[in-house]
Amino acid sequence: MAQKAIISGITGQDGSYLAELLLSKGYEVYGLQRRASLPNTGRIDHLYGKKGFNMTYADLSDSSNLLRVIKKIEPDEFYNLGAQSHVGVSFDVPEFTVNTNALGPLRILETIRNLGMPIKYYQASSSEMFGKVLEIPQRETTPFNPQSPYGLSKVFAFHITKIYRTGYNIFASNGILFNHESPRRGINFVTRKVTIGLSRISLGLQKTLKLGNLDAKRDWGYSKDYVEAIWKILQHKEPDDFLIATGETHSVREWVEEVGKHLGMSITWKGKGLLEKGIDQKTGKTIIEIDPIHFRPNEVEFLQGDSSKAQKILNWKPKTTFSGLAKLMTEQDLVYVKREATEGHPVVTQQKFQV
Ligand code: NAP
Ligand code: G4F
Repeated sequence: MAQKAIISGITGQDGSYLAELLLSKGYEVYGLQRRASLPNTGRIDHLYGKKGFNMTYADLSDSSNLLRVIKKIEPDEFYNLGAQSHVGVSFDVPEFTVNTNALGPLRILETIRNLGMPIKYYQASSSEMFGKVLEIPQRETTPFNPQSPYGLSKVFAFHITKIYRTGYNIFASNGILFNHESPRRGINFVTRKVTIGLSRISLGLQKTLKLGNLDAKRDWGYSKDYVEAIWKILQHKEPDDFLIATGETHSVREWVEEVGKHLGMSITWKGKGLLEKGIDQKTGKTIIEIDPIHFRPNEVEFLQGDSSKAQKILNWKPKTTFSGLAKLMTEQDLVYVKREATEGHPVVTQQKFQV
């Protein structure tokens, strides 16, 4: 009989790639979709009608509906990827963030406990929990020091997952994933904002791109590589916590330069602080400016992960380099943006994601 998996957050970046991976392995996939006033299924529209693909309405803020859905489906695995996942936005909607990201996992775990079903649970934990880092590189053993409502909500979810594992003998595991990106990344995360913005500038559709903290450093990987790790974490013989990262760290500034290279630009920097500008040496034009609106009340300046435990125990390795990631995202956004140029309306926000 086919394995059954529920994915919360299936309409998001990781959920869509994980759904593809599980379907390719013969799973029956049950995606949880929350109600939206406009279609929110652009990343998974291509999966409708595929054997084993099912969708149902559910929301992480609604316990009774989670109970009904889990009881009816009787899944073997539950991948909890649903979240208000934007760190900056979590300062604006802290209560919603905590309700979804912290209490959502608690609601799922309570349901699993009350039903007494042998469901394996995956919690999408985050490097944002390390916050102002207390060790370099960060490992599974590094203490958390969150700096945002988002980071703290994920710390609660991480610990409640461990507590249900040890206290109730539930197969519940955490994946502590560092930043991972793709052509399906939400358009208000910095990597995607840059690939779209610079692509538009290269075609003359936009003059400048306004960014926040250029000095922040992140360990950026590729979402498609990371969903392999997510699946492997639940296939391990026992529940455990694994850190998933590339081990490399780069600044936002380096990301801008790298994306620029793939568009034939040569970006150099002039000025300091709010007056800093990125200039394309080929045209002499200013294309990057700083807008303090993108600064956060607290910032996480530096993340770099050590994934040697996952490499050793799960036999997982990142396959995509920093430059390879910038190339694949830029190439795809250039395709979307060229369509904007010919069709005369925004395509990026209405795209059907196929890559
Ligand atoms: P994403 O693209 O923002 O997707 C988030 C998903 O959660 C979307 O499907 C969203 O639905 C859904 N969601 C939001 N609120 C919900 C609610 N109340 N009930 C049910 N579903 C809800 O995020 P992602 O990048 O794929 O990340 C997946 C997970 O990994 C998240 O938990 C994130 O916090 C975590 N994570 C991500 C990274 C990263 O770098 N990408 C790193 C570490 C951890 P809509 O489509 O309707 O908005
Ligand atoms: O792309 P970001 O918004 O990602 P952030 O805050 O690191 O969070 C992502 O990774 C976490 C894992 O560590 C996930 F848990 C979380 O769900 C999400 O996927 O920002 C990256 C850095 C930050 O330091 C930010 O201040 O880029 C800086 N930045 C500079 N200018 C900007 C901008 N970020 C955004 N979103 N927009 C800017 O204009």
